[in-house]
Amino acid sequence: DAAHTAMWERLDLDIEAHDALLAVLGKFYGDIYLAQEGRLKGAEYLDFVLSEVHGLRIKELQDAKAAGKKIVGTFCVFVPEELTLAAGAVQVGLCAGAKAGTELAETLVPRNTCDLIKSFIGFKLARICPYTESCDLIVGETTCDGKKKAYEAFGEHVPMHVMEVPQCKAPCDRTLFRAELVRYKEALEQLTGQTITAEALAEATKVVNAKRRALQRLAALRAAEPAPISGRDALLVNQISFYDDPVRFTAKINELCDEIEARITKGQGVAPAKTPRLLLAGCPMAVPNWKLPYLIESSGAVIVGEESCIGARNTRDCTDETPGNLDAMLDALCDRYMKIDCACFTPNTERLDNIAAMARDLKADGVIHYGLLFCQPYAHEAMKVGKAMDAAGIPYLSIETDYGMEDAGQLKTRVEAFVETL
Ligand code: BJ8
Repeated sequence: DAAHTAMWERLDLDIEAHDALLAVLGKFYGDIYLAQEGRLKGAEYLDFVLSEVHGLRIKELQDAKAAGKKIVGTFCVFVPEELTLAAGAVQVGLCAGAKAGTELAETLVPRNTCDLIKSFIGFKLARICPYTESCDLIVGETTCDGKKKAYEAFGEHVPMHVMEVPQCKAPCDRTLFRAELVRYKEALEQLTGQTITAEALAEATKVVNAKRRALQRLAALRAAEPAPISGRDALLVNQISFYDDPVRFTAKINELCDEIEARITKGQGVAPAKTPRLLLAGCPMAVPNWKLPYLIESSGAVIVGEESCIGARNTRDCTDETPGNLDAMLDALCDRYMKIDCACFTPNTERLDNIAAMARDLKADGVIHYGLLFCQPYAHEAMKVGKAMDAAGIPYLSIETDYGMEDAGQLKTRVEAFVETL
C-alpha cells in the first residue's frame, strides 16, 4: 500500500526492483507453502509474518528507531543476541537466501564466492532489502574466508563491527572469544549510549533462552510418527526466529507446539505414516532459501530436522542463567557460544556425533547433506559426514547446489532415487 511504499522510499530502496522481488517472493511462497495440504492452524502466523516481512515488521523497526532504539544486523549465529538485547537494541538476521543483485555483488567479491555471501552483498548494492537499510550497525565475524574477506568490502557500504571467531577450541581460543564478547559489548554501548548491566543481560538471556526452548520443543515434537509438521514449515519457523520480535515469536511458537501435541495425540501428521523421514544437514538456509526442502518434500519424503544454523546448531544450547555478576555472565555466554559446531572449526568432530544423534532421536531414515557451491568448510565436512553415516549405517546423500533453479530437475531425480532406496 501507499504507506509501505512511502516507507520504502524513505529507506531509499529501488522501488521497481523491490516490487519485482516481492512479486517473485509471493509467487514462490504460494507454490511452496500455501499449496501444502494438512497444514497446522498455527501456520497462519507464519503466513502473516511472511506477507508482512517488508511491511509491518519494517514499520516496527522504524518505530523502534524513532523511539531511539538501534537496529543491529547479523549473518551468523556467533553474534550473541543476549548482548544486543541487553543494550536495548533490536537484532535481526539479515536475508541472504535469494539470488539478487548478483552482477553487482560480483563487482565486490570474486565469482567463485558462495551464493549466501553474494546474496547479502547483492541485496545491499541493488537497494532491495529494507532490513539492511534499517540497520545502524551490521556485525560480521571471522568464520569462513569467504565471509571474512567479503566483510572488508561490505564495510565500505555499511557501518560494520567484525567479531573475531576463533577456529579451534583450546583454552587460548576461548580467551580470545571471551575478549571479543567484551569488545562487542563495548561497541554496542557506544552505539546505543546505554551501559550493559548485569540486570539487563540477565533479562535478555531469559528472553533468548525462552526462544531457544520453544524451538527445542518444536524440534523434539518432530520425532513423532507420522511427522506432525512439514520440514518446510519448521524451516520457516527457524528463519522467522531471526527477525521477528523474540517475545511474540516465542509465544506464537509455543502455541504452535500445543497444536502439534494435540495432533500427535490423535495420531495425525502432515504425511502418511511410513513416509521416508530425512534429516537435512549442512549450510544454513537463510530466508527465502526453500529450494532443496521443497524438492525433497515433493519427492515423497518428509524432513524431520535441520542440522544447520537455521536449525539445531542455533537452538541446541541455552546460556546458563544462574551467574550473578557481569563477568560470570560473560563467561557463561562464552561457554555457550563456544559449543557451536560450525564447519569453520578444526577439528570439528562433535558435529559428526551431533548429526548421528539427531538422526537417531528423530528416527530419520536417511541424511541429506546440503552444501552451497563454493563453500569450502561444508564441502570438506560433507565427506567426513558421509564416512560417519556409513559407519553408523545411516543412508546418506550429499548435494551441492546454489540459489539458481537450473539444476532443480536434476536434483529432484537424485533425491527421488535416494528416497526410493530407503
Ligand atoms: S556458525 S555455518 S552462520 S559461519 S555457506 S558464508 S560457511 S562459504 S554460513 Fe555460517 Fe556462522 Fe558457521 Fe553458522 Fe562461508 Fe560456507 Fe558461504 Fe557460509
